[in-house]
Amino acid sequence: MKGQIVKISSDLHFVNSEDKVYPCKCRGLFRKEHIIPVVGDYVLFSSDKKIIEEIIPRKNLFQRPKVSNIDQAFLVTSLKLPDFSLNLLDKFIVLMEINNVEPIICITKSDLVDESELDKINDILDYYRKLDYKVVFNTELDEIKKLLKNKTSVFTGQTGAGKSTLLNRLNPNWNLEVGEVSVALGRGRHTTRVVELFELFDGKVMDTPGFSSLELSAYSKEQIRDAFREFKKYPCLYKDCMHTKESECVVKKEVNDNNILESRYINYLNFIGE
Ligand SMILES: Nc1nc2c(ncn2[C@@H]2O[C@H](COP(=O)(O)OP(=O)(O)O)[C@@H](O)[C@H]2O)c(=O)[nH]1
Ligand SMILES: [Mg+2]
Ligand SMILES: [Zn+2]
Repeated sequence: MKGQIVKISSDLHFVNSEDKVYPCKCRGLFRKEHIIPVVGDYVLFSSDKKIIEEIIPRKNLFQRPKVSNIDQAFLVTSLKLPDFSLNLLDKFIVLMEINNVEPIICITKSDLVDESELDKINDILDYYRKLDYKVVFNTELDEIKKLLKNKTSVFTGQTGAGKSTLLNRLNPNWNLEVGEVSVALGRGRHTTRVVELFELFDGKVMDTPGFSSLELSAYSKEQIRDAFREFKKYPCLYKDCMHTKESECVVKKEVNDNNILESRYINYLNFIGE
């Protein structure tokens, strides 16, 4: 049978398959071959013997928290407290693009900015919408519920952005602590907390506070370049152009002509310089 690991507790792997959960152990071979299953893994298993036979190749794998096969990430981004940061937003988008996770921009605290500021921000968000990124506000619960359907999702973003608040609104049973600092980093009193995938509105959601804004230094400049969707819309004359110093670079021209958002280009230069 095929299933997905939703929780791991010492040597028990809880495999969800067709709305049932089977506590399974791994084939002995796994240890010998250093195969380590993680939450999110799709597996082939025997429901009688309760043994995981095989891990289906992963779409992606994260280390902190250790999870795999994430389909989409809600990038929870506040407009105030903490301030709206396009640098951080672009950084999260790059991370998700490189890891084959669909980014969904989720705006919070729009109630804390005035009308004219919100207009300006909406103009910027329109640029992202045109790149085919979905944008939702944390007040649009029905829209968010629809997006969760049939997907494995994670909510991530800066501390204080409103992740726990939103998750509690989506599922009041969770009762995640609001206003808590740095729970995602595996330090402090939450170190032992297990990662678990929960069914929510026909999808699966991780009940952890998500990934921290990891450094991009683990990735190559080419990977970072290719994570900027708009650069592909304007193919450069130079095949392997990094869009930095080349004098006839098409991307640079589009930045000058305001077809590429300047902050995106500046963040790109910043990320490849890191
Ligand atoms: N005004 C306002 N406050 C919010 C909103 N969302 C969350 N908060 C507050 O922001 C603070 C941090 O929220 P929390 O959910 O703990 O953020 P997390 O660190 O991302 O999990 C809390 O005091 C929340 O009540 C919002 O949309 N508007
Ligand atoms: Mg939180
Ligand atoms: Zn170029």
